[in-house]
Amino acid sequence: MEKVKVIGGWFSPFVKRVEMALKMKGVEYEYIEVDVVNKSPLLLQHNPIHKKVPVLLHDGKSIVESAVILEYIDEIWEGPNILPKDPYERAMARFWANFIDEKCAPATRKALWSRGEEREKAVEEATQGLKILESEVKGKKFFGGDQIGYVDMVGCFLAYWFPIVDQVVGLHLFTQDKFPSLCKWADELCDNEFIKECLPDKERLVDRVRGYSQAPRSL
Ligand SMILES: N[C@@H](CCC(=O)N[C@@H](CS)C(=O)NCC(=O)O)C(=O)O
Repeated sequence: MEKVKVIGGWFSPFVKRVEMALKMKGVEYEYIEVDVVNKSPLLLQHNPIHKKVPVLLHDGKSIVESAVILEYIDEIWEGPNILPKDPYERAMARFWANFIDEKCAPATRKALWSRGEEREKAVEEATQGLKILESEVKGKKFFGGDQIGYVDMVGCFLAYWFPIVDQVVGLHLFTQDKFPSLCKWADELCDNEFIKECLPDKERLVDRVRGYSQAPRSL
């Protein structure tokens, strides 16, 4: 029988993307929790370049970088598609996932953790990015339509982690009145059975975020 393992950290949205994809495909896997600060030999062995979680181990081979892992999972295992089959739709899904990772996520993180003038600029940038996503998801259940897919998994940070941190640090950027369609999407996503199984416990996350408020760094 094939062996599938995920090396992760319980709080990491990047790790959860991978677990979401495996659950969606119905793949059994072993989860190995590691300390991402005091990096374990296992992590260093399997991700010597970035030294980050997640790592997917498939029959002893390691695959790293969550977006790359999602594509790998989609290609290896049968089951619901993560990426659309149509080449144009596929390209669009990659475009939006990249927009989330390269534009929205860095801006929202900066807005959450910076102060003063730097925060003002970051809030403006994050708001612009979220507005673009708001219009992209408007009128749809998920980014790709009625089924959860690649963009939703990549965007899970915005659906669950971001609103929690937003409340804890008192920024109140991600609200129903500002982003009704994104909030609806976030509720729909987090309410899904297999997604729910992957989300970290809210109280535990809040405690970790409170710790971060003293010594900010990314989640
Ligand atoms: N681009 C990577 C990002 C992964 C990442 O940032 N993981 C964090 C945990 S959320 C980590 O391992 N951080 C350890 C470090 O930065 O040293 C991916 O998509 O997999």
